[in-house]
Amino acid sequence: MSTVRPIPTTGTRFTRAAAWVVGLLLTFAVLPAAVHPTEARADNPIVQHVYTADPSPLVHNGRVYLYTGHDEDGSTSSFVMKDWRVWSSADMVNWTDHGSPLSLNTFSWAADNAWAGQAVERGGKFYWYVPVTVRGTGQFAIGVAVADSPTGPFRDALGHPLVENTEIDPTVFIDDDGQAYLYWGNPNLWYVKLNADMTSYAGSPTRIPLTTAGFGTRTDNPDRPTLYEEGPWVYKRGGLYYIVYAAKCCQEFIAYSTAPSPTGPWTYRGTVMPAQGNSFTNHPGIVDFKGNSYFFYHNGALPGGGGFTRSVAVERFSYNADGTIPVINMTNSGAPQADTLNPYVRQEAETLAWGSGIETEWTSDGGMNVGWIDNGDYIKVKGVAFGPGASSFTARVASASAGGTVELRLGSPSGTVVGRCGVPNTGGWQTWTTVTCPVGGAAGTQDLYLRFTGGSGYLLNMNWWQFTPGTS
Ligand code: FUB
Repeated sequence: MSTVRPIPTTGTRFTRAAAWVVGLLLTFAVLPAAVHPTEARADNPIVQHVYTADPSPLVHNGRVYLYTGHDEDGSTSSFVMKDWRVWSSADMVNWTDHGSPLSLNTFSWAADNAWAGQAVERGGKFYWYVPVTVRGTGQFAIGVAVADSPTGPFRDALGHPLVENTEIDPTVFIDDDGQAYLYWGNPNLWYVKLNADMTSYAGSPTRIPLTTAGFGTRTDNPDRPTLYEEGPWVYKRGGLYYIVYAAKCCQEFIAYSTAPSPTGPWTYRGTVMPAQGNSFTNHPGIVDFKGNSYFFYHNGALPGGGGFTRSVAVERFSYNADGTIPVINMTNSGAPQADTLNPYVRQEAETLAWGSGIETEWTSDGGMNVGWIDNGDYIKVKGVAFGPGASSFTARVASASAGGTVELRLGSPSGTVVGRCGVPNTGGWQTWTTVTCPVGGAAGTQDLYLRFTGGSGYLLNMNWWQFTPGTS
């Protein structure tokens, strides 16, 4: 299933290919700004147990849902992308893994290349627009999947592509008057007005003029005189329309343009994020959430990361008073926590700020569980509001081995132990039981570490956990 991104056929073959070689060299030449999952590290990139790419955030009912692509492990020379992933958070720091409710298999007509998409909500339904290559032709087209919940399951809304013109990276914007627009493209930039059903459109796709006034001047590629490359993200703020996009190639940076209407005319406004981060691509997504603005992007910062093994990260930012976007740099710390986490309601084990050594999977117990846990692995849950104190800890666990111990530590993986819960062999990795143990000394707002200890091999799986308030 390994593919390389096709080189556009419209007279750009040499320069685009050359740019890709530069991108590949960059992937291998730049020393990885490796994120080592130790206690000294903060919480960017936001997912550590799989590689993620091409972020698309959506705010819904007090949570931000993050739709991403998924780079398969170990790919070093081409994109290997077969499915998309969903994550969500109430605080921008602790992210819940909702698995993969959309894959190439969802579209019977799709062959390969689960590339950059965007999900939007309308009328209680969730529409996820994605580019894939089409079975038979091998050309890119844009499909649309629909679901009744932000986490899916998603189904093919049409049974065929929505738009098919060999170009990629759909983004959808719904204006205040209810008119929805689909934008996409590389090497061109297109838009079409979507009908209210969100799965059909009126008229024909329109090519947006890529002028240097609108999209900046590129000097190193005669076939692409403007900076626009791919990955558009369109939104409106204070009456001004913004299009943020990957610019130049390769290494891409993030640039933006603004316009007085959703169809232009666009004016180039400059850099949002410089070329950084050990990946020759980047991809923007912007939302407001709980009173702040957030910029999502991707880089190659995790161990093993690079141009084909990317990871989504987030930064908080503030618009300048005139509505311009400041230059945003990649950080290892990421966005500040927007809210505390309540330990006295059930929390999914796959809700975490940082995971070391763990993986996730679908569980017969409902939802997802954390698994593949070895001795010394841990989960960090940031900003846990214990208040006056907790008296006990309960977890839903399973084990087909000798089991292990869940150590509850504060502040770091080697921090103060406030409880220890033994997990027995339950008879299988999906044979679930509930264990409870006393807790002492957990008060105030703390970073909680669930650290797993035991013998060799996998120790246990965990589906969810919950503390009980009080003093033990
Ligand atoms: O992830 C595959 C492609 O790389 C996306 O479609 C582009 O936006 C770039 O990030």
